[in-house]
Amino acid sequence: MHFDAELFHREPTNPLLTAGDWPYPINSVFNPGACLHNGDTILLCRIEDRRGISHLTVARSKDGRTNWVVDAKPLIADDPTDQHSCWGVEDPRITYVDELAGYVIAYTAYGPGGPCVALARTEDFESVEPLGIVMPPEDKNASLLPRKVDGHYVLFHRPVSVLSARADVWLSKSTDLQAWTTPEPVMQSRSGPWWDATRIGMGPPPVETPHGWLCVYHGVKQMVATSLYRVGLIMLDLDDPTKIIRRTPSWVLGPDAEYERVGDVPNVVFPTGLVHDEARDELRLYYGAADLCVAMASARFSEVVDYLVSLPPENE
Ligand code: BMA
Repeated sequence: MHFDAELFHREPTNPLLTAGDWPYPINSVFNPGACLHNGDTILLCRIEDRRGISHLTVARSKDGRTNWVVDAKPLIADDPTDQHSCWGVEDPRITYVDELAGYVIAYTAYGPGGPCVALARTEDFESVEPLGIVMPPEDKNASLLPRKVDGHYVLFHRPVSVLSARADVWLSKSTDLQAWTTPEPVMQSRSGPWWDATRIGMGPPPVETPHGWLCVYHGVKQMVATSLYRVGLIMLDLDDPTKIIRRTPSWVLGPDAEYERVGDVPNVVFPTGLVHDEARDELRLYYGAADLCVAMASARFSEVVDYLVSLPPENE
């Protein structure tokens, strides 16, 4: 039996990436999408420049831990001529899709209309093919499943209702990544004093296990002086990903280290990248810390799955 608080271990060399590692002047580097590509770990990092506008730049490492090499130019830049992304592009999640023989990047495009969901496709992380805006504002925290379910691609996203002020996780389906079905609710924030009562959002793309889709999400608790951003886990039904079958009662990672407690936005652990290293039975979770730097925590994949399966079933 493993307790949730013991599952993830911070990398001793955290933070992995800070503004000082960048080949050009920036304010901060955080909230990276992650994947394996030709054996390298790719982090597509959100860079906030010194105007306050974000773009996405690649950092690569052989082992996913050390010796990061940062590209000289953004892979996806803000576009001053585009109403959707003139205020920047943020918080990418990367999914390898076998059927497309490439990676789909889901990210937030930000403009005067509010944040909305954009997709792009790449094979090599050197050039990208934009797939356009797929969810209108206000919507963000989008993450695509790595394969179709029942003939459809599945995109998780987080619309915000102005009327109810709810910010929950929904999913939409598509056969071509362009036309999307009516959103269906997946997961709601809890209520009252719970750690994930104020807002939630899907983190990195879910990982398929024999028991269900393993998902990492962020939960927010609004305090008087700060918002606490923490990380929880859910498992979704493999054939019906609107159905939650397990949900961790507690967070599995929350702001504790100095670099998570102190920054541009204090008390933030914001998970956006997940690499499953099957050979090592390891999950490496890459996250933004305090909207200032990139950090990583790792867990045994089999322990995480065993722990989730040991929880009481949801929705039965
Ligand atoms: C969320 C997103 C993230 C950010 C987090 C904490 O709403 O905008 O980009 O890291 O807030 O500020």
